[in-house]
Amino acid sequence: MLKKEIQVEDIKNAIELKLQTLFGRTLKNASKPQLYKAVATALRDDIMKTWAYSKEKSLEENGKQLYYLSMEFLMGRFFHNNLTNLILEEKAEIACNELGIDLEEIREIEPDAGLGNGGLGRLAACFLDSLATLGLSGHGNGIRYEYGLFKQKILDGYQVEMPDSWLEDGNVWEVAKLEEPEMVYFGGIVEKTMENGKLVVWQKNCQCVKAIPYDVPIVGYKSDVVNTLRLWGARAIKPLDMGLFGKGQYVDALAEKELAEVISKVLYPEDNHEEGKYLRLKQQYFFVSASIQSIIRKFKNAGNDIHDLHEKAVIHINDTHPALGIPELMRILIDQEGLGWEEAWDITTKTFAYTNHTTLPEALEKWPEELIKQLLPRIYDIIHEINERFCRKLWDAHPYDWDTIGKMAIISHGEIHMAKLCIVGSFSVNGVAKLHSEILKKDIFRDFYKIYPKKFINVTNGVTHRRFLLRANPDLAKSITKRIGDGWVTDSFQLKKLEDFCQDTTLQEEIYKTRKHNKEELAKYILNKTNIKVDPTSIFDTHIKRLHEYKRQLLNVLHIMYLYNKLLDNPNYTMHPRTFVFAAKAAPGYHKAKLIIKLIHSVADKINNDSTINDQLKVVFLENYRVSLAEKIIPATDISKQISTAGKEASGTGNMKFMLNGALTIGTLDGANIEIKEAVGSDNIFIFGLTAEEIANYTKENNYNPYEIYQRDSELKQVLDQLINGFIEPEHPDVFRELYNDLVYGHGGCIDQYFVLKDFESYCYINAKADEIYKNPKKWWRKSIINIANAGYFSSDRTVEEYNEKVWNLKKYTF
Ligand code: 26Q
Repeated sequence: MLKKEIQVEDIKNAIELKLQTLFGRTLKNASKPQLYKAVATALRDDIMKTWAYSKEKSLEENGKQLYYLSMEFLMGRFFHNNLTNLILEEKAEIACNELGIDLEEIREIEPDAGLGNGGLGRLAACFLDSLATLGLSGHGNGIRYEYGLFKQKILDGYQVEMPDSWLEDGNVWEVAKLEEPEMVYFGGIVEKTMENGKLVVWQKNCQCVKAIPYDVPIVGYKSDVVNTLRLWGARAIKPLDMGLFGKGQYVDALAEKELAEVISKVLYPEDNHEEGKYLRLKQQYFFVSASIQSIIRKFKNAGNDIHDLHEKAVIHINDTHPALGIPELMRILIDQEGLGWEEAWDITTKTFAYTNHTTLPEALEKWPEELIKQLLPRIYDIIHEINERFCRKLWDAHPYDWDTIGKMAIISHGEIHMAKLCIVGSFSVNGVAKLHSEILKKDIFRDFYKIYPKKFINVTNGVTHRRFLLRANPDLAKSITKRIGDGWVTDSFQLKKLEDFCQDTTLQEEIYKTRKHNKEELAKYILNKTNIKVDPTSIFDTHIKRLHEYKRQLLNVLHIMYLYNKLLDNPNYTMHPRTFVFAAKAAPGYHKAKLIIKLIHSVADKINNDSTINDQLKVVFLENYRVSLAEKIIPATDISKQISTAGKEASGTGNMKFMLNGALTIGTLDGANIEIKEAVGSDNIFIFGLTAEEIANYTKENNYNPYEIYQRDSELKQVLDQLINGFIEPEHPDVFRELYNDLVYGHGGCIDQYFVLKDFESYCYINAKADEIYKNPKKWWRKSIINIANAGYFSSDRTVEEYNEKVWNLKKYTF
């Protein structure tokens, strides 16, 4: 494809033209949102051309395509990323400057596409960036939620949720394909007849919902491949039921329309927690059915034979949420394509691959049999048959072993176990970090591993280093490129060359200055948002992620209280001043997580307003954590907190983003922290706490006694007592009693489930060690450079390459 190189003048002309044609305005009288839209749509026009060629080429080649099915795509903002990937950043900057437009200011107008809760959704977004950059045809399929993850406000220290109406002002990055809907059917009854020896299945009296695709172009870095993120929106089949309308049942007619369209209304805000809600099940089937129908339509339009599906398409399911894709493909192959069961099952199990993202029992999806039977009768039939056949196979291998068969059955105790359905129906099952994949094999899926040893693999997560380093931390990126060239941008392993410079004091100083500058910028943001003044020369110690007990924000807070007590008790106690930064959303129904947010605020209030400690400690909670906020905080962070209870965090990906930016990690031997430690060496990371094995032993033996620790460790006791003696909240001394009780006495047979007290001492020790090393800049910045140099492995480019080798087998496109 011949593409004319874009010049600054072209950009200027395009922006002015957009202002006129879209808004009837000129530069002089355009509003800021109009300027944002004009610049963004000018850029979009350029993307659309490449997208068109990319699709044409892909059709011609008829090569294998990956479809990544996910309930969540946490994309963040598109504008800046697209500019970077198209190498138009500098030219756009000049063009805007010359037109008198403040590019940085208008970038901030774009709302985040917050169509995800956390790690799983952000991972999907990172994969899309890497797929397009590597020239692989991999497309996302998900839901176009009208409301993304709720906006978080803090009122009096408490989280309040507000709707995230991110589409209110339109979305310049999507193209609605109104003429390419798919129909999705719910409810009704199934009738089966035999005609000429063939099974004919009818679904009668169903509710039909129209799925409209909204396509978003995914631009790779310096790549001619533009992939598609296809998000499905629900529409009522008829805009209004005119029958009802005519009879004067105006309200009923409108209500029915609403009922259909509510499906794509809002993202469920639970992360790592299963909520067996009817509407959630509807969402799952809605987007999965629409996706699979459109995959097959495209496949057949290209003249392919249905028997070759697995050669031309691989469908990856992001956790179990899209698991209904397996019976849905079976339904289409059998009921619509007329295949027999065996044939259909063979194709299906060669087409699906499944990634597990969590071992927490409360996050493993199970659906009541009755619910699926009612809402998706034909899908229920098929799952039932899959289960029957699977159990028969088990019986042949283990006759009379009811225990094993009962444990492994997909349907048991009136529930359908989605992970089991995924394992049986996929050709590949993987965990997201070494430890996690081992836990899958040895623990939660061990029975399945025994019968399918080859299915189970590991693919350690990664993050796009272009968004999170090149773009989020441009000055650091420049320092790196100055030393080792820019090859690292597309070949992350080249970062390794930076290790030669780890002792180089000029580089060390340069990185220090960049960090300081980033901290100054963050300090301004903090002051503006919270009215708290923080010192950019203090250590910025950051704990940003979803609020969950296993992520142990509480351990961090108890340690802050411990430091505060030290400063109060001993005027000679010295430490480098530290600013603790938190940001986290709690699921709206997760009471304890919300209470921990309140505790962070109460402790922050107490400490930040105590002038006797000379600003040695500051505690900040930034509200409404989201991708664009992470991009501001991470480059300004010295210490990255990754302190989950070992064995609980499948991988973590924030840990990788910090490492890329040269922060040092204080972390447990959990998830990908273990591999980060292997990559940088134990001298360059601060590891503390129990191992996953030790935790598993305590749990198994039931011999962990936090009360004894509470009695023995007087400093810890002081901190815990302060939770309930009015020290923090004199007016309401009882607000945190629940947290105290859970740690010290427990409830429902569970005391300190997450081993906060047990890890407290080693956590304090490791923090003191980090403090000491920070005082020696040569040591600190050497470690920082070693972290950056070894972060190449944690790029999602590597992850995607690995999936491609082990699972997808896609061909790389070169134009
Ligand atoms: C399930 C059923 C009903 C409602 C909600 C859910 C649900 C929603 C989101 C269950 C789980 C999630 C999210 C899980 C998640 O984000 N897991 C994270 O995945 C990351 C990417 O692999 C890992 O790095 C994290 O360790 C893991 O916690």
